[in-house]
Amino acid sequence: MSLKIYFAGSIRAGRADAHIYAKIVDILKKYGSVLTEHVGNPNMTEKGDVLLTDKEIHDRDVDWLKQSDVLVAEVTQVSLGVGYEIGRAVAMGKKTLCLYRPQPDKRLSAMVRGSADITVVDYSEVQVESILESYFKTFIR
Ligand code: 6IA
Repeated sequence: MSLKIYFAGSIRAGRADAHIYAKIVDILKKYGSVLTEHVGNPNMTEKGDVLLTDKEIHDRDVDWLKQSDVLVAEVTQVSLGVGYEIGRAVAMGKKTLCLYRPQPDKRLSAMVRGSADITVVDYSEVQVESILESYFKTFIR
């Protein structure tokens, strides 16, 4: 059975990194099915889906998170929603990988960097493929 991967990236907190999310989602598809493919869709704006209520979005996403085997989050663009998903994933005992591109004047939250339950990898865009390859190599038995 294929691995279920929940990908998290900023939506309402800003879509500046959407092209990187798209690249990550593409690579993740090699390792399993990505339940949240839309997060990487560059055509999706901060406005998100006007057809769903916030409750519908929240409940559906938490449901997907429950079904998933692993959460992969791109955490460079700080997002309340992504932070919430990470916390819920850790509480559910899910494998959690956070990808962070170091920035000159910013530091990743200690609540993410400092968690023993979260794998944090600092990376640059060119490394993303090899980082995911080594992560999923250790993950898949
Ligand atoms: O606080 P943010 O909006 O930046 O939170 C982003 C995170 O929350 C993402 O990782 C998503 O999993 C989740 N999220 C927030 N808004 C949506 C949403 N809007 N749809 C799905 N997940 C969301 C509608 C988008 C539409 C294309 C289906």
